[in-house]
Amino acid sequence: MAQTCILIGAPVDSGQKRAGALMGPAAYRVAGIAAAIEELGHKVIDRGDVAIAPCAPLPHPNPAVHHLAETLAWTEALARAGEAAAAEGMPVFLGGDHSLSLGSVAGMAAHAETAGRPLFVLWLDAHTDFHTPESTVSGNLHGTPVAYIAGRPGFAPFPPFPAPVPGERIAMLGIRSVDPAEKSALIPEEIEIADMRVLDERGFGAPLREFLDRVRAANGLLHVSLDVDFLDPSIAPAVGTTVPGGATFREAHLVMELLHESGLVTSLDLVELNPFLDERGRTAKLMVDLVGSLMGRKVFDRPTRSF
Ligand code: 5AB
Ligand code: MN
Ligand code: MN
Ligand code: MN
Repeated sequence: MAQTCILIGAPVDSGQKRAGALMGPAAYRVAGIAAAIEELGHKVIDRGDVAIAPCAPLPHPNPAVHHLAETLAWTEALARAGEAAAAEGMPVFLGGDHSLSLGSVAGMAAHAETAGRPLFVLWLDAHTDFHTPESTVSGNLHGTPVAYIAGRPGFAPFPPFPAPVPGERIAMLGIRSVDPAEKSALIPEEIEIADMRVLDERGFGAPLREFLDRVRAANGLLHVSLDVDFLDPSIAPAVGTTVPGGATFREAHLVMELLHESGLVTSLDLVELNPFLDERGRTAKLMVDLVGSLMGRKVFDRPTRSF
């Protein structure tokens, strides 16, 4: 089915300390993201980059937290831009570090409430990003969006998350690095975590299909958040937080192909690309290639059931 993709540039780098993530939106455009989507028969509207005004510093009781005011401003600006875009098509957020998902998913949650449909979130990442600003040790707020989305307390001065997403509507794939405070907070949650140990045994297809079946049964909206570090660093070096043992080229494409076949994805984040760390654009190109699979590029048209 032809879609209208709305590209929203989110040059956010306040959620971590390494310079370069703000070049992400430009790198995706240079790598041909619009053409890659259009050649599959979809329409693309590029809204350009969202911007924030200069911010006065905001203190936080946790002294590790940094760039709180900027991250708060991005959250509000991206939630607004995202909610408006969701009314017109499929928002695709071009990051920017993962703190942008504090805003992108807030916008999708507000949109889902208006639409009267439940929002589901698929988190493709090496990390669980389940810190609160109170629990983070690094102070990097790119490690917090899932906790915000799930409605954990401890996010002041961020606005309360609109319609928090219950754990049973969140799935994580690719997990292989979790901090102690995240682990203990995740234990009572219903979040489905397919960590690499599980994926080594079961493969990516079965757990993902199970989650997609639940989204379909609930007539849900599905937001996909793709962190570059979901991928193995050998194929995707342009990221600040490399963790060995990530998804291979084919595993990542299979995930995207299954998502396409499901027809369920309604919004997407592409996060954590740091073009300054890339090798001749290969990570940006791989991410664009994965978006192609998500939007319907395939070798053969084949039925969903394999032969
Ligand atoms: B990413 C870590 N848990 O809190 C922390 O890349 C890493 O968006 C967070 O997944 C990684 O700093 C955040 C050690
Ligand atoms: Mn992340
Ligand atoms: Mn990560
Ligand atoms: Mn990262």
